[in-house]
Amino acid sequence: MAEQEQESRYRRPTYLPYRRTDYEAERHEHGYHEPPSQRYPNRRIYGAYATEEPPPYVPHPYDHSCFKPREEDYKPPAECEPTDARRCARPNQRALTSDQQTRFLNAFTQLNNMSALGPLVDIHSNSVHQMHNHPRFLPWHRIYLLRLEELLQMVDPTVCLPYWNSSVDQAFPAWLSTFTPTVNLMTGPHTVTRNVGAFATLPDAAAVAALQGIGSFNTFANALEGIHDSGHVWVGGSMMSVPTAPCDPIFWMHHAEIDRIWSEWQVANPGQNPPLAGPAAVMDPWTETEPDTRDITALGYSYV
Ligand SMILES: [Cu+2]
Repeated sequence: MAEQEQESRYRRPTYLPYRRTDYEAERHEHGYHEPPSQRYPNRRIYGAYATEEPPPYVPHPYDHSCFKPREEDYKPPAECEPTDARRCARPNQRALTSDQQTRFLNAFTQLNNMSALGPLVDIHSNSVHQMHNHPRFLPWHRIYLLRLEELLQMVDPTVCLPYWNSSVDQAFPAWLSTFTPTVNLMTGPHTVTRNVGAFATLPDAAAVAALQGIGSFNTFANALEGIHDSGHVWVGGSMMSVPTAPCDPIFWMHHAEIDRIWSEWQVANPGQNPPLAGPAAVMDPWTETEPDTRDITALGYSYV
């Protein structure tokens, strides 16, 4: 019996048409190696940043974080905004004005045009980061979303990541439906496709509400990841495949919704955190640790 179960667990991904994971059974050794830099491919130009182990980033002390004019050139007020002043109230995509929609699409397009999006998408295709079917799922994607939001704000500081409340608004957002960018991935250019509703139904509000009654993190997160998976398949096309899903802007709004649901659950279940320790608690390829991901206010954003 136990052997049969082991066998079925081993073969499951190839023949079960639906998702059934067990976080405890799927733990594997976590080994992380810095991938060769996608952002700095030319060693002559970028020096050590192009190597597998770029030099560590050393933050400036606070009083050295801004350039300052000479005393005789100083004209008050000359202020340099501290970088941790970033605050985002993430909006419901349904509530965006047409100006906000345009700004989001412009910022997303510009990031793509300056080759900043492709490398971020490629991070998602490297399963060494163990960001799916694992207690890292929620904290890892929380940091991943922040990185896109930070990039968007470099182009347009008024843009915050919208969320798509798909259990209530069970239709593909109309303002995104003709936006199908082509993103340069390490495997080559990928043009976003969709096949809405063809292969799954979208979990409804009752299914999402039921999550809030779950008391343990792993059970909650596993159930939420299942609901998230169905959303990916419901959109279809690029969203069905892990390496291409983040090319579609709906990926980020779908994940913002998942992150929002987790943030609400966190408020109702204080102290229930992902059971992660050692290297598994580091949200590689970034340096944030699991405790850093617990408080969205400390991370500089909220949901409205
Ligand atoms: Cu993912």
